[in-house]
Amino acid sequence: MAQRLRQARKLAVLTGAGVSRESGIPTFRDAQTGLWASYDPARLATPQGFLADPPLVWRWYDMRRAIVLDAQPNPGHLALSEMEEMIPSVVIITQNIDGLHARAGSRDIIELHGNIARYKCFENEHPQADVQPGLGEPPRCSCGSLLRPDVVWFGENLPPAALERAFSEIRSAQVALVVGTSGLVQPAASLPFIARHHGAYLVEVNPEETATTIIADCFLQGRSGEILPRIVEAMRDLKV
Ligand code: BV8
Repeated sequence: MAQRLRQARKLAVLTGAGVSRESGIPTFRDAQTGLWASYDPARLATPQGFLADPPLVWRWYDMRRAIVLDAQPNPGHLALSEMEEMIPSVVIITQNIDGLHARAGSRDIIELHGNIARYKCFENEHPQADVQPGLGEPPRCSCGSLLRPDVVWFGENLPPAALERAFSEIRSAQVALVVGTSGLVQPAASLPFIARHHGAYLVEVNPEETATTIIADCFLQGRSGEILPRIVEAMRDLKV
């Protein structure tokens, strides 16, 4: 498998919340803790959830943003960045909204679900740069619409350019590496199948089997923070 990676011209990496778990960011399916235990993330992360109670959803993202801004890239993020030294083209297609791949040094990142550190207005998607933290409820855009996090909620389309590029990159990759995703959320979950359909060698890294495991050429069971650095080591040991 290390040989395949080392000889690939293009590696496409699909990451999910599991990659950031070892940076202390709970995955979407981790039980909500404390104050948020009684809220269903799949309900809060929707336009309807936001309109039903803007201050509640605003505070939920404020809490999650504080965790993200406090988090550091872990050895899994760093290993993906190091692969760029040995493979001509590495594109990170992430479902995560935490920005940790960029902070780890990866240079070609497609954020399928947006980024929690960015804001836009609900009605017109006007970007909004600096928003005061700890407001307790969403401020308004100059157009009068409520501000919201610049993330993709359930029931919302993914940014068309990002999705189109993700499809194109995954179709032309020789190796697809799927890390830390349960493979339940569409359309991101279709990417590994598209990779396989176009002849990519499919590697999955996850402590548990997922919907993708059945089509993986190589399933490495374990934590990404432990396995990805070992893959990089194995690649470095290869004489190519
Ligand atoms: C869309 C941003 C077209 C927000 C997220 C009914 C009505 C409306 C829509 C639908 C519907 N039925 C289906 C849909 C489509 C829906 C969907 O797929 N629903 C699923 C749940 C059935 N998708 C959408 O709505 C998408 N848009 O389809 O538009 C459309 C338009 C209108 C109507 C219909 C369709 C938008 C999806 C994007 C949602 N936004 N995030 C926010 O974060 O607040 S998704 C969110 O959940 C996360 O971003 C993440 O992507 C996802 C969770 O997935 P994972 O990343 O895989 O995380 P998960 O917790 O599931 O798994 C973690 C994995 O890590 C596990 O496998 C675990 O074993 C592993 N792990 C744990 N520790 C480690 C590890 N791995 C490695 N190392 C470790 N240490």
